[in-house]
Amino acid sequence: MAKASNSAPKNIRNGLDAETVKWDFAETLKYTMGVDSYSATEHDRYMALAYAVRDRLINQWLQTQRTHHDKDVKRVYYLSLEFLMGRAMGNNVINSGIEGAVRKALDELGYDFEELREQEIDAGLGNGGLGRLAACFIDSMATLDLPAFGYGLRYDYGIFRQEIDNGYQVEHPDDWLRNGNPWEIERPDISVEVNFGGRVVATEDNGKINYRWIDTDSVVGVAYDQPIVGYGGNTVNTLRLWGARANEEFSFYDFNAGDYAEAVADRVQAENLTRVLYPNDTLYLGKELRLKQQYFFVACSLADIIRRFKKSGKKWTELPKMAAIQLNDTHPSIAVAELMRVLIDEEGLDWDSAWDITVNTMGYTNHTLMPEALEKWSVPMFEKLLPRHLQLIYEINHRFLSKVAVKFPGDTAKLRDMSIIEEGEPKMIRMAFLAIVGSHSVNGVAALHTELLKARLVPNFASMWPERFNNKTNGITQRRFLLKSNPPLAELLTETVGDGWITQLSELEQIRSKAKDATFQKKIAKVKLEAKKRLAEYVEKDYGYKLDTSHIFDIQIKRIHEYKRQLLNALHIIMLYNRIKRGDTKDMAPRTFIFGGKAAPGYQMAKLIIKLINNIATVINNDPDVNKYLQVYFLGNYRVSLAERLIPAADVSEQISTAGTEASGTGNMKFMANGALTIGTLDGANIEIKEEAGDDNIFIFGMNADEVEALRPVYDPYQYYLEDTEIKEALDLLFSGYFNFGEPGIFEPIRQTLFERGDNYMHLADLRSYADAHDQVVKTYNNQKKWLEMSINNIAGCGKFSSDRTIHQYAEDIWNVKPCKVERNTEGDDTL
Ligand code: HBZ
Repeated sequence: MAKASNSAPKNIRNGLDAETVKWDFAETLKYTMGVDSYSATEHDRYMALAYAVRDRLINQWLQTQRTHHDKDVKRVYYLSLEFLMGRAMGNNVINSGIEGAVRKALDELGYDFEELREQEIDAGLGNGGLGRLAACFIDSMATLDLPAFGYGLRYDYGIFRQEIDNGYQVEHPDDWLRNGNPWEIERPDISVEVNFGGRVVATEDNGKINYRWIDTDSVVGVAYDQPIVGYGGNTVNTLRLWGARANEEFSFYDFNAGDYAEAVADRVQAENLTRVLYPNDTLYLGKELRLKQQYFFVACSLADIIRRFKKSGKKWTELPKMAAIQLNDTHPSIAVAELMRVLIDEEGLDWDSAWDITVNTMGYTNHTLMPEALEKWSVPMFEKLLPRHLQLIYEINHRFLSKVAVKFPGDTAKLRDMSIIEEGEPKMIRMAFLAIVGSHSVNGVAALHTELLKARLVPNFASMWPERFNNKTNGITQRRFLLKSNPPLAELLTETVGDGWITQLSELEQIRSKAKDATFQKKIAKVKLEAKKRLAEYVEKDYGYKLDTSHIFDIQIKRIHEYKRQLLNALHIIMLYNRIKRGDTKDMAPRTFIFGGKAAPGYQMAKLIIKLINNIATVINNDPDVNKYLQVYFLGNYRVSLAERLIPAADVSEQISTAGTEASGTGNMKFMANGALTIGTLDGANIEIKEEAGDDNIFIFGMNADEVEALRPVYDPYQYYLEDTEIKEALDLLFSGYFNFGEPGIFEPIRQTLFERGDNYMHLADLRSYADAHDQVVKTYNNQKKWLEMSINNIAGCGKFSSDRTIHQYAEDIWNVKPCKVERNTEGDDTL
């Protein structure tokens, strides 16, 4: 290890040059990690580097908070039970502008940045698209200089680690904090006491009834903050995650009574609240612990928001002018009742004022149309945990239904259908309805999704409040999914159009004029091949599979779900297998199909689909007649950092959900920006991707959402089986047990789903059209000029799908929050 210089420059930990980074790194290694260059492990060095990088963010972090405070700006509060952040190192050094200094420093010390950063464990505090969207959004908010906080939970265990054993998914706990988290700062002084259970008593005071919530149990929320650096490094916002701690006073009685062990056990119980992220994405389970998590999260976040607001000394009616609270799906929707409780019970406001403030502060984003994903809490469970909130929800509902009665006189069916409380045994609270009633804005996440939300999911609400509904098509951050994850492409684009695209993605439109330019095409082909080689190297090292980079890389990565139709992809692969076995290989371009994704642990069909893909892969990859044309890999433990390796290497992006089921999709956008061509249905944001890339630059197949609905009542999957020989042969092979390997009958549930339970996601109706679209893919690929032209047109058209555009629209249309420039603070404020 080369020696860092001997005298520390002033403000050593603020310095943005290689020399000060070196200094800080060496100091941290010694004084924080307690090692020297001989005893330090790779992990010690990663930690030292992470602390050194974090140090460089602190000045602007403090400066940002000071500026927002001094300028008394309106802030956005993005409430999400999930933030699927992935790794922080690369993003932080790039956005803060110190990548060059960091590389140089490590280089001079004889270490490799690429190797050190591999030590970082992904922060997997989310399931899929919804959680990753929240992560992209906070990156964009900081980059757009919007005063914003992300609020979430600090789960000790994130999304489970997936291993594949004999083709089956096995779940392991994701102990992501085991080596500590250098990016967070624990703030024990920022804590909130949260109550559960107990009962409500009403007292009268001068004719006014006051409600007190008493005899509760309580848990304390402690803040853990992470800096969120905007590109350019000036605005550094905060992601504040709450961890549960037992109340100090908690079990005081037991302690004194001498039941020490019992009291400590109770503390553990309290701290279990934020132990684990629920791993379900599209299936709602009415678990009590989950409701507790939701309320704990909301109570902590609102208390924090209110504390900040109260410091300003403003009148309560000013709250909507100072705070915009966005609810990421219904998971934080108890916020509507909690804000009412605080305003009325604690701050003494009257109902109407409190309601105005609440509605004008809240916005709600819907992410799904799937009925099984909609949250409904049972009234008895809710009453046990949150009795005061239940009263408030009943009152909100009562007042709301009297408005419905005015709008639709005499229509009792409407009252029943729109009620926040669903009748039945037990009664249920419809959280989406509570969120809609309690917000001034309700948005869907792609144009089609918003239309279907209005027309199918909540038509009565859409006709009652048409002005409340709006669309905000999702986006992704190009800083992570292009600049950071695909450096050769990023360089090529910068060399071609300048680096403006890093913050204005639509600048890439300029490359459209080069779509047919042979020289540019060659460069695009070269960076794609490089990315495929980088992936192949990694896959060989980490999985032991040898990918053939001369193959088309056709990739489907996302949660495993029937509606996303990994099974459609698998059935088509069996069709290709049969073709090759028959010798029907004319014009066939060699293809490698790559899958990645986790199944919810209780979702048997999704898990079986993983097993099927793995068994098909085993047959195909081991058959020398076949594997020169076709290979299949399922890469275990799909996560953000793996996505960053896969996406740049993709030739083909699989976006094949049944039309009308995928709200938006965001992986589709990441692939597009990296020059992959989409094979997809007219679902979610695919429709907008087609518009932006150009109709000729995408492979669309299958039914659209209207056709799906029209066919549904008369759909007979068996007919498609009988009428198409190739489909029949593929299914016959599958159900003959050919892919079973000594596990007879394992795929029987798949047969039943398709033929006996009506093939809910209409795989068979779309399979022919899908196979034909794939033939078109191959034909096009064989014409490289054409392929590269299409690929370039996709990159050129990806501008709309930057989360910067999405966030700009939220800020203008929903939040009314303005950017606030933060000055560069080079000196720091080192006075104590
Ligand atoms: O949100 C996804 C949608 O399926 C996808 O189409 C969209 O692009 C994305 C961002 O808007 N939804 C989810 O990822 N949903 C969840 O992960 C989820 C998590 C916990 C739940 C329910 C859903 O309780």
